[in-house]
Amino acid sequence: MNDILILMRRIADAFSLEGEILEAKVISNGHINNTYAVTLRLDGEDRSFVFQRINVFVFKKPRLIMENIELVTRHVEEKLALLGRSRDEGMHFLYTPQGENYCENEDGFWRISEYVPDSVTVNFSEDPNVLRSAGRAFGRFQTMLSDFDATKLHETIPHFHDTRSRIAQLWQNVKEDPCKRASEVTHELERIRALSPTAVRLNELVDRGELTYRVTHNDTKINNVLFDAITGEAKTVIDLDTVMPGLVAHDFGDAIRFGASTAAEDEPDLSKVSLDMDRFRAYAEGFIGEVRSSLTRCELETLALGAFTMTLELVVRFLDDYLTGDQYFKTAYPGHNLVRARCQLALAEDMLKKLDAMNRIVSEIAGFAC
Ligand code: GN1
Ligand code: MG
Repeated sequence: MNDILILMRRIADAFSLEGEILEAKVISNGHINNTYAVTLRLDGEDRSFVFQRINVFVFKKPRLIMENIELVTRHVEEKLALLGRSRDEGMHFLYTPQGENYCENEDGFWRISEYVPDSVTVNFSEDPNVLRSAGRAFGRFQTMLSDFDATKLHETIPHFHDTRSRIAQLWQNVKEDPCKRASEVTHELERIRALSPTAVRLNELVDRGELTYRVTHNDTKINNVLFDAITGEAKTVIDLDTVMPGLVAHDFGDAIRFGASTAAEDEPDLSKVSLDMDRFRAYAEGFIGEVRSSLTRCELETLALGAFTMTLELVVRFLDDYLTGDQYFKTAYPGHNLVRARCQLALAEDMLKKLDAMNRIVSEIAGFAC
């Protein structure tokens, strides 16, 4: 048995999950946790699970994530039951004999969920229909949580999408410059300084009470949607680790940042990076179609700004990680975080040019004049 299989066996044992492990494949979608697709033979039947080790450098109190997920999924399931629909097709975590939905030992902090049958994830798609379907899924998720009491949730990463504090943190690290890398990024820092006033507008609207926090997903990349392998429609959203109070503009914006870009998040050739307006429109149609009646006018009016804001926030976060020695995001090669930051900066600049056009599309779909 190879090392991964031996490790998976130990984790399966902690959950009293019997059966012979046939296969364990690394899933390399995320930048934070370690994820494996594991197939076991149980009573003559092959069954698939997702084993995941939580990154405790990022999630300092992983038990609190699992508490949040439990509360949120229970709320969604209760609502679905009221609507006459049975079990959500989302992730269901296994329990240990001690009744916990995680195990914590010398191998780390682990959880196991059942693999959702016939589901696939998508990292990149040029098809606007895929975006529309993802928009509907995140919109439905938002609507399901619209009556969820936010005070019940732990803030698992404080100030997660507090763009202003992310920018302040970056300037602090530029000053300290622990890895002596700041001199390599003077152009990027100059651009961040110039773009910051626009990126903190959402913060200012919150300060003035014009926008309020709701319970949001906070990590709405398209690869956090499970699609039906047969119909291609979005089944459900996954990765509920960062469900916390946030702005609707953050959820809308992060999905656009990732899903409506013409390039991957870490494309080194910046001439390939721009915002695809067809995919923007498609996502907006899907998302707004689900949430329109529950959003305020100000929330609708700031969706497009959310796309720019989340993109600039990622410039800041990737650059900050680069300056402080690449400790937060997983990297595939030296300088990966810098490549990501530059790519996101090119996208943010393009989004700013297209902000009016994005706003017009939102107002057309939502039915108000801008
Ligand atoms: C991280 O691991 P993943 O890819 O789901 C990050 C998000 C970033 C994203 C950038 C907890 O998410 O906030 O937007 O990378 N998650 C956390 O791709 O920091
Ligand atoms: Mg995630």
